[in-house]
Amino acid sequence: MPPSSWTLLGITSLALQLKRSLELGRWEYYKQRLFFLVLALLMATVLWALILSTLLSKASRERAALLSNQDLLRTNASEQKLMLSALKEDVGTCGNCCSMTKAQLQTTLTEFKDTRAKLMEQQSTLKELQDRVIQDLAKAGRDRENIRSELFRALEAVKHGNSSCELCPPSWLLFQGSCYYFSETQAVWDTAQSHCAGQGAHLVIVSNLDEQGFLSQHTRGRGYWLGLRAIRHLGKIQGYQWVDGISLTFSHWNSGEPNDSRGQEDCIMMLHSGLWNDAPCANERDGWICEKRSSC
Ligand code: MMA
Ligand code: CA
Repeated sequence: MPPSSWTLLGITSLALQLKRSLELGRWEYYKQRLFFLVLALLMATVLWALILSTLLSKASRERAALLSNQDLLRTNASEQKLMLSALKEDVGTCGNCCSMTKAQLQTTLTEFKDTRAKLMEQQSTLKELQDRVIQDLAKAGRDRENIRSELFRALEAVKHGNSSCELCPPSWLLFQGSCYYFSETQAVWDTAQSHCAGQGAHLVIVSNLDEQGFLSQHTRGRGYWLGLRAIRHLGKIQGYQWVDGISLTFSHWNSGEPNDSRGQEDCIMMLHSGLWNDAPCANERDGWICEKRSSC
């Protein structure tokens, strides 16, 4: 029961006792009872004061604790705020740094691409140069051979008053310092080339219209392999090359040739008319013409 109820009860009981004492008219009894009642009232008041002070002190303690918690929370909040702004700054710095690195990488990549393109250009120029040097060297070699044999022949002619030595082996034909052999049998291109090599010769190289004219006079209605082949890369013909490595300059194609029929015609032959046709290297229908420099 709360202290206020106790007080109310005390006062009510006091009033009742007073009333009873007056009614009875007994003063002594009244005095004694009054004393006890005053005492009870006093005790109730003290008790009330004690309870109140306890409650008050408890409330003030809780208030102080709450206030200190509030301070703590405020401090924490400001610390968190500081940390957040530092983090934001870090994120900003990182973003800037990333975009700078990206731009640098982009520049490096572009430079790399440029350099690569330049290098590839230089490489192809070098390749062209190398091809040209190879061609020129082969041509120079051929010219040197021609000059040497011409010189030799001239010397011999001077020595003997006239040339008496056998210029070409039997059954070979002489034309402008070279000996030519027209085969009687037929073979595939590789075998034909081996036959010539076995005689110290090679499949014929037709250098000009004079030579072409000479050869076409001796076909006797047959076809012959020439020393000319296609250069094929990834299935596509890039050009034609003589067996001494020189690219084709002079040519005497039949009309519509070379047609690389069925994509298999890598070897060149002379038709009986003297005109040229590209044909499969594995054809066994054709004979061959060997050529070598005259030996004297
Ligand atoms: C045709 C013609 C040539 C080809 C041969 C292959 C007879 O000539 O197409 O170009 O090389 O056929 O046998
Ligand atoms: Ca052909």
